[in-house]
Amino acid sequence: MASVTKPRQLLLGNEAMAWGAVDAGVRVVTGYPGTPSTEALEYLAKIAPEDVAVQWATNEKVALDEAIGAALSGARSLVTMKHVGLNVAMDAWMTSPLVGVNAGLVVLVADDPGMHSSQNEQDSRYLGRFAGVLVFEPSDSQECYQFVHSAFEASEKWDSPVMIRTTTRISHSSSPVSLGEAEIGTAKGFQRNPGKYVMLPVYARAGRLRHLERLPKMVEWVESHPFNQEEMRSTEIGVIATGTAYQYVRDVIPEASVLKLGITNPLPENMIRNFASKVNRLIVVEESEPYLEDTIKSLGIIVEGKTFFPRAGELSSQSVRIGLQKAGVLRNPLEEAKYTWPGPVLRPPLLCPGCPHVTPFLVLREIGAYVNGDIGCYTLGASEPLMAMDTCLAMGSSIGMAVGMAKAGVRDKAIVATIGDSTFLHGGIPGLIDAVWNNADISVIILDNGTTAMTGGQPHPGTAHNVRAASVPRIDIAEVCRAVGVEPVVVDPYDVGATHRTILAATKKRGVSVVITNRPCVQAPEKIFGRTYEVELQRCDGCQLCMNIGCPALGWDLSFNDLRRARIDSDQCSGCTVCAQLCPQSAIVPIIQD
Ligand SMILES: Cc1ncc(C[n+]2csc(CCOP(=O)(O)OP(=O)(O)O)c2C)c(N)n1
Repeated sequence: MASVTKPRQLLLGNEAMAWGAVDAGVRVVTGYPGTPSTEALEYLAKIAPEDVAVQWATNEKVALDEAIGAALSGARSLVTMKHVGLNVAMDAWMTSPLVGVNAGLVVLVADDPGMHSSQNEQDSRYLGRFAGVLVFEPSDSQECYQFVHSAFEASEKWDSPVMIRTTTRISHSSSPVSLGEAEIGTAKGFQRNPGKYVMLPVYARAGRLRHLERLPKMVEWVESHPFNQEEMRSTEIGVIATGTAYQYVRDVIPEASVLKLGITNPLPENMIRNFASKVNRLIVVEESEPYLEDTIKSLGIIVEGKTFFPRAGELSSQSVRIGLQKAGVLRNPLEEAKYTWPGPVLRPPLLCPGCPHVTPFLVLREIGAYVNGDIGCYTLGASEPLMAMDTCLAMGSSIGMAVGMAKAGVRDKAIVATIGDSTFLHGGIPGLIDAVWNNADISVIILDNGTTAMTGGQPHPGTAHNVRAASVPRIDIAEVCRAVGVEPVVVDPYDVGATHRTILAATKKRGVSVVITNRPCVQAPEKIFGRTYEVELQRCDGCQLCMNIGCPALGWDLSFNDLRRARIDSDQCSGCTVCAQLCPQSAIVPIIQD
């Protein structure tokens, strides 16, 4: 053990967890990007020693498989993902506690209540309990650091993965962190143990029994664990809270006694009973589902909760205050409610100026296809003004849904799936194989912008570099399509006419056709064609055709009284030329630099 002390720092929850892993001597870190978990792995790539493997995986299932393989090889391992990622990894997740570990395995799952950037709201604690693993829930960055560090030890103690469950406010808020001593991690190596590591039914049955035997012992262990803490104040009201809800409760009703649970699976039943017996009224304040409330009720304890607090969306000091007022716990409600925070001005998400995803959706709307979308920046093809998407479900679902539509006999319009490059490699390939195998009449448009743009531009197997900016082999998406049996047509999405012709021709074909758009994400630093554009006001007749693109650089010039002319904000214009190509008056022209 080497001891290195670091100064107190202000860290995001995700950054603090990264330090927790580094200081616990983590050897292998894998994950798949997803808000609000992404920064944990990205930050680890910056701070972890070079000999620690830090890598993005193709998807969350692969990431978890890799971490389990590493943990069985005696290396402390961390996996990061967002809540829906755990659904993708579910198969391995449910069997991982039966296999156990040979060095600590920590699974960071970040939930997104309020769906800031997600297709649904899920409470991952249920999936922790479903698998029968310890679930740690930090309530600030200091705890993020400590809990991850301790989770590795707990994982080794219980021979089981440990889940760290955070929510957006914990992962994305900064608070001061005192970092402790760093352990130097080593990998013990792999020792054959088929009876434990091979899940043949004959061995899995024994694994299941081992798993069931340890569950009651884990309950005993959490009863006295310091992460669960009773804070006795007034006996009038006792609140049970975890994570971010704990902070709101302390803020809104500082006089209440609080049982703060840092471990939410299994629950410390005696501790809860004991706390309940000391207060006149017991209320659970928790974000998302009534997970604690229902479990506590099932222990025969009288408790209230979701009658007063919302189940959908994030909690806030305001909603906790209102809930406690409804419960009659906070007196003088008028006084309490005096200050209401107006909240930020809503700004709907938009595709960036010059985004290469725009033209395919313009074309699809124009030709009137049924469009099965997928998850990524291009999901905004569903919003105004493009309005060119009919379904969107989960990562990688677009191609399967298109096949389903075709097999259901939909014939009145062409059936299309649109999918990003990262999403195609994550979960789209099996759908394409299926489409070819089942001879579905669909067109797949792979929107290849060379990055995972939606989550901030992470590399993926189709980029030639990894998270540590090292050169790595690149998986060629066109070759993947060829291997599956489809010859893709590659098109430049900044060429409106060519994109139109190519997509139209693809939709006229029988069987599976694939079109790949090939322009990099516009967040790449340079201007696309090196020039920005302006509107010649004399020529613009205000037809609004350019407004159909939904480009944030395009607005109205109000200097003409008779008619509104288009105007381009040259600071935002990326020079993609799409609006210029569409303008019937040829009024959009490059700015001539003197
Ligand atoms: C199962 C799952 N994992 C991760 C995410 C987070 N996420 C949303 S879209 C996306 C990928 C976007 O990349 P790409 O498909 O290349 O499209 P782009 O945003 O670059 O247009 C990711 C990782 C998610 N929503 N669901």
